[in-house]
Amino acid sequence: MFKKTIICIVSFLVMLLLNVPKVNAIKGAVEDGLVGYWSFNKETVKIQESAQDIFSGLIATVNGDPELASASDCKVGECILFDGNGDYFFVEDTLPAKIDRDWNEITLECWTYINALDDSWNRIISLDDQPTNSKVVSLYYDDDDNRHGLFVKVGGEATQAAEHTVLEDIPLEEWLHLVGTYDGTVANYYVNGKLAKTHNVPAGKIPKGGLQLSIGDRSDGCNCDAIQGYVDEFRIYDRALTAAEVQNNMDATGLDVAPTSNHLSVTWAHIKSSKR
Ligand SMILES: [Ca+2]
Ligand SMILES: [Ca+2]
Ligand SMILES: [Ca+2]
Repeated sequence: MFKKTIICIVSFLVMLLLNVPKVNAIKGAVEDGLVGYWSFNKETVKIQESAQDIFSGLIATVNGDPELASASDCKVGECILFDGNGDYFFVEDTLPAKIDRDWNEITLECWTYINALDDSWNRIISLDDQPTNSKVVSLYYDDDDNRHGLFVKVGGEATQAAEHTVLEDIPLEEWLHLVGTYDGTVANYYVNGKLAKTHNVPAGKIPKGGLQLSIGDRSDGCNCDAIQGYVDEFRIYDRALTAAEVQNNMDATGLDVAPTSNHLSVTWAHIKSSKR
C-alpha cells in the first residue's frame, strides 16, 4: 500500500513537471561578436528621446517623431514606426569607441516592414561616414531603380547596384528579415533567412574615422534616405554571421544570457517574446 502511494506521488510529480509551461521562453540571438541589440521593446524606449541597446547599453537618440508601435503590429514585442519625414535614430558612440572603430568584419540584421516607397534611396540601417561618404555599410532599398540589398563602399570598392542587389522593389506591407554580412572580401545579403545575393568587395576592413550608425536614414539625418515603415530587433555584430547563425537569429526573440552588470539595468524579466 505504502509503495503504491509512493509510486502514485512520484508519477503525479513527473506529470506535473512535464506539463509545466515554458513561461516567456526566449530563443536567444547569437551573442558571439554582438556589439549592439535594439529590441525596441517598450521598456527600452523613451519615444521622444532615445532607445537603449539591451546588450551594450548604447543609446540611440530620436530625431523627428517616430512612434513606438504596439506588439500586435510588430515582430517581437514592440518596435518603431518611421513616417518617412525626418524620423531616424542616431547611435551615440562611447569610449572606447564601439561604432567609430575598425570593422574587420560586420553584420547588420533587422526585421522591417515597409509601408510605402518614395522613388528614392532609403536606408533601413546605415553605418557610414557622412558627409564624407567614403565608407558605407547599409541595408537599403531604392525604389527609383527597383532594388534592395546590402550596400558596401570602402577603399574605393563599392557594391554595383545593377549586379549586387535584388532587382525588384522591396516587398511592401510584409515583415522581412534582412541580414547583411561583410568579412572584408565577401558581402552577403540574406532575405528571410535565405542568401539572396553574394559578391566580392575585396576592400578589407572598414577603417575607423568618422563612422556613425543610424536607423531609418543616413547617419547625418539628411531626410533624403528616410524610410516609411517599421523596424524591429536590430542587431549589429563585429563579425560576419554564418548562414546557420542567420537562420538562428531569424527565430530569436531575445538573449539567452543576460549581459553582465556593467552593461545596463534593463529588467530582464520584462524582456519577453510575443512573436506574431
Ligand atoms: Ca521588438
Ligand atoms: Ca516624422
Ligand atoms: Ca520602384
